[in-house]
Amino acid sequence: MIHKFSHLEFLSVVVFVVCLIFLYFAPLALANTYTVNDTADHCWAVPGRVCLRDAIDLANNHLGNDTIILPAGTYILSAAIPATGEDNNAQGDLDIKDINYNLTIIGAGAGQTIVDGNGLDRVFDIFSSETVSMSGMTIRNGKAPTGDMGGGGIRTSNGSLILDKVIVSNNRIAAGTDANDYGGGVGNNGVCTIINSTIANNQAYKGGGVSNNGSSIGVFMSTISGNEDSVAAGGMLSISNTLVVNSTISGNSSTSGAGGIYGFGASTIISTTITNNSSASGTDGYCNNVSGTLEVKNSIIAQNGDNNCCRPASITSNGYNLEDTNTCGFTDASDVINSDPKLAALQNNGGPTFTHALLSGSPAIDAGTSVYMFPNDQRGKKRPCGAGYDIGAYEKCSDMLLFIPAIIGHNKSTQ
Ligand SMILES: [Ca+2]
Ligand SMILES: [Ca+2]
Ligand SMILES: [Ca+2]
Ligand SMILES: [Ca+2]
Repeated sequence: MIHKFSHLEFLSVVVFVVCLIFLYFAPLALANTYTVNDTADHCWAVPGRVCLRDAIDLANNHLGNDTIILPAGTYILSAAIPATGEDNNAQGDLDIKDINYNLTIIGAGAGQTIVDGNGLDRVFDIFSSETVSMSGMTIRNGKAPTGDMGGGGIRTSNGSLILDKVIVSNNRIAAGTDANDYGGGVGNNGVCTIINSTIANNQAYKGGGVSNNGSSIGVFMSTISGNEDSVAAGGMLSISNTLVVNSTISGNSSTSGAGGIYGFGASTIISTTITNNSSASGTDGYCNNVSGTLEVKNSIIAQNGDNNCCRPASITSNGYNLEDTNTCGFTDASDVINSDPKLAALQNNGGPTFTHALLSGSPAIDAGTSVYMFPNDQRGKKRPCGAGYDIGAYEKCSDMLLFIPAIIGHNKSTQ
């Protein structure tokens, strides 16, 4: 006997299917996209125009995930703040305040989309407990007031911040000695991930480039360079879990702290180059606080003033590290100590960030490990090149590529 749907059963099936469709599309319906079409700070009174501050207002007021498209252009903050700072996105820094939902801001590229703090205030102030992602933009010329909990370019709350192909440069905290003047470029208080990005020429009392006072920080295929601080770390200060991979820490300086990185938590450094950092009266390269742990693998720590490392807590070498003196405690048989790495100047060698190329004859060439290594160097070039993996953030290929056609040409000409 063939069962036939009753009218009531048919209606139930329709309602069920409609509910399924609604549930499937509901998350999509909750996400809004706003495209900025005016470079002014705000354009509240102009119909049809969306400025960056307006787009953040829309995202803040929409209780759901949002995406802001920020086309090429220079967006200069101009809504001046009172001396005490402001947290409702009306003036000064751009306050991201939808605490329970994600926000994604997509620029046209770090050379095309520029958000400029104009020396008024920090640039972005993030209160979200969820994830804020920024890509393809430069964030520059922020200046957080002293005593306002840090973050000259970006300050975060307890959520996640992801920077991808972003340049954070020339941001600072106004001159002061407040204990919380942390993070000239980025002041992280949650989980921070920096990928393919540059943190350069920022300044703070504590942590010139980056300060991690949150639960973790990860730096991947990125360069932290030319940042300055007074008492903690020129490049990066981190109190908790820290992972630095395929990255360059170069040319940072501190008055009395560590020039490069000061670590207070559990830190791991892999395939990274730490060089040319300096401190007037502290450690020049990496300082591992007595409360910290540091494991280093396949990395160069060299030519940082007169002491590459300080280690109130011992540093663990996981092998294949290179130092030009012998202050880091690299005692694995595969480590290379008291050896000049022969680094070229920090410059554009391809990829989104500056790197230190290896000069011919560098002891880092082909001296690295292939065990649990990443398939690319900081620039995104495939590893290994030549006879093996190189130590540090840069894999040298060019000599070999020049030689092959020369050898082929030589063989042909002699046949
Ligand atoms: Ca929202
Ligand atoms: Ca604020
Ligand atoms: Ca503000
Ligand atoms: Ca190699």
